Amino acid sequence: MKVAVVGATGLVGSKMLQVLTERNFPVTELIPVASEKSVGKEVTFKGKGYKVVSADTAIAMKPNVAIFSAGGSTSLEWAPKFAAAGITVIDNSSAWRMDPTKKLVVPEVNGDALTPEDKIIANPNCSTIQMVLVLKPLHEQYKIKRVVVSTYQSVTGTGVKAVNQLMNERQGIQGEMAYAYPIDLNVIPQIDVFLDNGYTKEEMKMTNETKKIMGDDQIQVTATTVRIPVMGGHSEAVNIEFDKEYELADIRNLLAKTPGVIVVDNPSKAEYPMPKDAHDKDEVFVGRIRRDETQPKTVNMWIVADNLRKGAATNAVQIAEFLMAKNWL
Ligand code: 11C
Repeated sequence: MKVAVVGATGLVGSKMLQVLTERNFPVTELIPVASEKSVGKEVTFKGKGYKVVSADTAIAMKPNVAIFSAGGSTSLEWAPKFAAAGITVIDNSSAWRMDPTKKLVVPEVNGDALTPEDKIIANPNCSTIQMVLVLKPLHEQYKIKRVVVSTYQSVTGTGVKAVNQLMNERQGIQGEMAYAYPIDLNVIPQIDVFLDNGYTKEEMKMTNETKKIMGDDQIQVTATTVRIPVMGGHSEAVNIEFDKEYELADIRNLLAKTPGVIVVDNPSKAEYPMPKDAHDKDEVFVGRIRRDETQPKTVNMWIVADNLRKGAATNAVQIAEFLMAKNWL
């Protein structure tokens, strides 16, 4: 497979290269693509140096698949040009996610929605991916009515600039600010811009993307998304109301056998998922599973995943693996 990685020099782009290597994706030729100012620079993949090229050059090189992680405007401009050249695009930006003509895919949840005709496939937002992986088997079994989620999101979700802000603040260095406020020793209850309804774009992504991926507009999702001074992954406190009654043990068993999900839930030994443990793992970790004692048919849980892995790079590569297995690339 000839694989183009658009945005190869960014935080997610570098993670894509790592995940392609680790998962042994059969890359015969890597085509790293980045903005004009990075063209000619070299990225290392499997011990070999590859020169960064422009998007135009990449199209002419006819990759089988292009994985985009270069922001919404790059995707809006370039994904259709790659697709028109017959190249399948897996896009990690939010540009195409809610377009009714494009699929929004977490392979374990709705991979079966894909067809050979899908040439631009959207990769969901990181905080949505880790949540729907857990919601899907529960919805099938108990039918979810409503989800109330609060997130605790890693600075890596913002990118290199935010990681630098946190590290600089720790060392007392004045540097460029990714956020309007200090992030070290602080919590910022704003991720992305505010919308007219008082929610942030990140919060509405969780609402809207969940409905689309789960294929059920009736699921109500209300979110509060928060940035915290953490690196390893995003955490989520999730309250889920079902239509049907449940047994706690059944929920644990169901999640324990869900592919891609690992249950870490042992209060007597103070064992629960944490971002420092989820870091650099492909799985989604779930724990603190307990009955909501204030309301029937409702459960609380805590979901943690590395937002750069399952939340971005791993999910995108899994989509490519899915397409490859079908011989659609
Ligand atoms: C964050 N979830 O943690 C965001 C980053 O729509 O893909 C990913 C934004 C997106 O800041």
